[in-house]
Amino acid sequence: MRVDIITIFPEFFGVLDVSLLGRARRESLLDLRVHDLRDCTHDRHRTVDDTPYGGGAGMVMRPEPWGEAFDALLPEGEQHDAVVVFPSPAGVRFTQPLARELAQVPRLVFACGRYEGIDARVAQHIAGRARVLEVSLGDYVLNGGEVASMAMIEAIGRLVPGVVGNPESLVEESHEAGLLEHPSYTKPQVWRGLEVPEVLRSGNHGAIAAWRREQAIERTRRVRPDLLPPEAAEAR
Ligand code: 6GU
Repeated sequence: MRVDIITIFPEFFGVLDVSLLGRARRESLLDLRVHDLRDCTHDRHRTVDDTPYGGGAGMVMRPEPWGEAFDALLPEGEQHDAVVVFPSPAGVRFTQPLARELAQVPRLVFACGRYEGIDARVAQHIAGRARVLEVSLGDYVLNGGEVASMAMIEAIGRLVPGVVGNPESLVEESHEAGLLEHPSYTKPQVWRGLEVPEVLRSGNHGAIAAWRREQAIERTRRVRPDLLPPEAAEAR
């Protein structure tokens, strides 16, 4: 999978060399390329923003540098098999199903806006060349799309075949079954007076599976009842 990131803060993305994604990059499972939007400016101050039409607080990113950046990545005149993601608190919610869907796409472009956003014509314009998605991590505000992009790239990247060594570890986690994950334990059997639940040491795989499912449902009901179908969430 190829992932392009357009940003005015390329240094944010240094962390993509670390850990699982770093290894995936070195093994060419993920081709991650970071582009400095300011390289697409032509004035002495490398200006990327301006005041909003209609007034109001803050600055808006001007369309011209974005146009040039996209021309280089997704040339005009063809339809690209790519998804362009605009991280934005005004976007659709990023979820595990969306991560799974985006892990199937051969090419992703993350357009990291800052300030009060990017001139709305940019997304409209690029929609003629690729699929465009405005995506939000949740109901809170970050200063820009960089941290949000990194979260999405990690969630998507780990679903690309080969990135996570043991694919079975992808199946049993929170959100994959629409439930939160059951609690996990390792040795020692007793730690500071706290004992590992007996059933997990029983060797009875049926009983263990049933216990884990019960725990997952109970935890989901307690902290995320919104994930359960209405009839299962009754005991809020
Ligand atoms: Cl994707 N971007 C920004 N700037 N803030 C956010 C977000 C994204 N998701 C939640 N808050």
